[in-house]
Amino acid sequence: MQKRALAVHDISCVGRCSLTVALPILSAAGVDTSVIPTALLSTHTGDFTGYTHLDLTDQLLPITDHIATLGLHFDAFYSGYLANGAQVDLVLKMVDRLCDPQTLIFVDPAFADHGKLYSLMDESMPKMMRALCARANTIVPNLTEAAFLLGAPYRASGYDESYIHTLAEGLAANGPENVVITDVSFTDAQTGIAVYHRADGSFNLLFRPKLPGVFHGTGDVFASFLLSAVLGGLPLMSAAELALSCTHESIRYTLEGGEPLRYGVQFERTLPTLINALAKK
Ligand code: PXL
Repeated sequence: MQKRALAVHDISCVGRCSLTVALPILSAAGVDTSVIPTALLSTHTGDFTGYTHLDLTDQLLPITDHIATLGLHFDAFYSGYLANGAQVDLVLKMVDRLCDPQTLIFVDPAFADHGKLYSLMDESMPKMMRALCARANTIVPNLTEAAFLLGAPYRASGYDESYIHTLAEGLAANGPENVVITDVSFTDAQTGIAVYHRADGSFNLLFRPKLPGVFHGTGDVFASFLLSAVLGGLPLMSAAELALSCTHESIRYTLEGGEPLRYGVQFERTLPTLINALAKK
């Protein structure tokens, strides 16, 4: 049977992130991907000014309730950027109404980066998002979100493995079986991820050479590759390794092309890597 996912993120019309990233990556992996958009923006909020923002809160439950009448099974429920803290309660209702015990609940908290909340985020988001993370099987916070979710101090640099291990354990204690923290960097030369699996307490770090620049939407690119690889049947660590490679490769193509970084990264050229890896499995 073809795998089916439901992606719950905003649509940013320009600047690859959220649904314009999740849809093509999951589709490339052969996943039938339905969407429920949380907001409609003209661009992402990371490196643009003057963007429009339509909050779609009042559409979430009407869309959910109609989809629920269709009796579909979703293999994955994949949430990302939400328009405000209050949407978390609605997304929890969506999980209740659209998921079954076999659905993988995969949550990218997507509310902050580089030690700060995203521009439009309200202060309630970290606390609200904890409740959604508690329902998840797998969460994919970046380092900033991991710290905010735990109310722990954010450290931009000068931390070590034990700081990341403590964050991962703390997040897993709140509910999720798997915690994958992105944007982990112990030296200026490398950046990578930490993968924690609560059942056996395993904790692994994976790194790639750090490329120069601020890359918008790469959290969404990584999370979408990771979920695609998991739905494609790879075990979590192999999926994480593949997602990290695909993300690194997408950034490298973007730098080689000399493109303005605010439009996101060239994940399109990396889709064959994903497809080939899943075909070989
Ligand atoms: O990539 C995360 C993201 C998603 N959606 C919107 C954003 C951002 C990050 O800035 O602004 C609208």
